[in-house]
Amino acid sequence: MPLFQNASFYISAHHLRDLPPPIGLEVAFAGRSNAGKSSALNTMANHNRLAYVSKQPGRTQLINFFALGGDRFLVDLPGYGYAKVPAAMREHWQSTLSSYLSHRSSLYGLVLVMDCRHPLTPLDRQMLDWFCPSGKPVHVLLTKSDKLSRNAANQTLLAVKKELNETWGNCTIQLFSSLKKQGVEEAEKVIGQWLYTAEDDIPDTVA
Ligand SMILES: Nc1nc2c(ncn2[C@@H]2O[C@H](COP(=O)(O)OP(=O)(O)OP(=O)(O)O)[C@@H](O)[C@H]2O)c(=O)[nH]1
Ligand SMILES: [Mg+2]
Repeated sequence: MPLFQNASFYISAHHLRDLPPPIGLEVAFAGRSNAGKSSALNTMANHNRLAYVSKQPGRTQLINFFALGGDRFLVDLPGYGYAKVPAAMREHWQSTLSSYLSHRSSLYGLVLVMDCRHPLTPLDRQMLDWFCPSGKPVHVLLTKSDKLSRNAANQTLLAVKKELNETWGNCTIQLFSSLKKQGVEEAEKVIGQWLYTAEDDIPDTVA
């Protein structure tokens, strides 16, 4: 049974003060607006409408928590880099996000979602610059891999992997497609290890 099959909506936070207490462990999905974060989350949870997906960028405007049971959570973050967001809102989000990412004690690691056709944008790099000094792991999903030929997707994978290793370290990376449901097991394995291996309560699904 997929590890995240029983994910259910838990809470939305607009301000840091609305966040649930940092109990247990969580993994956050970050990335550029429209990169496919909410879709990746839905695909992993095998649930079409858990997180809100839209063709219009900037749709996820709250920090949305999904409970996996046993005080484990997946967190869908608002995307960055959407030019049409009003400046005041962008500033609110920048400070909320950077504070969440740098100070949240229950945040185990970050899934950084990038459209495989536009990897490592300046804001993705800024995100890595901010987060990696924390020493926490980052797993990059190069998503929408169905939009590239297998060859082109693999070339992108190798090039981005090389740059991650050279510049930031402590990052893993894979191809992913929500449309074709490709890469789901690989991503589950990484996130499952993050959330469960340190503890005794390893579910049967994590070997
Ligand atoms: N072809 C293809 N389209 C995808 C894939 N993943 C997401 N999309 C499409 O990309 C668009 C944006 O997807 P979302 O999952 O809402 O993106 P997001 O990163 O959550 O966006 P924000 O919430 O605005 O930050 C939607 O039209 C999705 O259907 C994929 O793997 N393949
Ligand atoms: Mg979203």
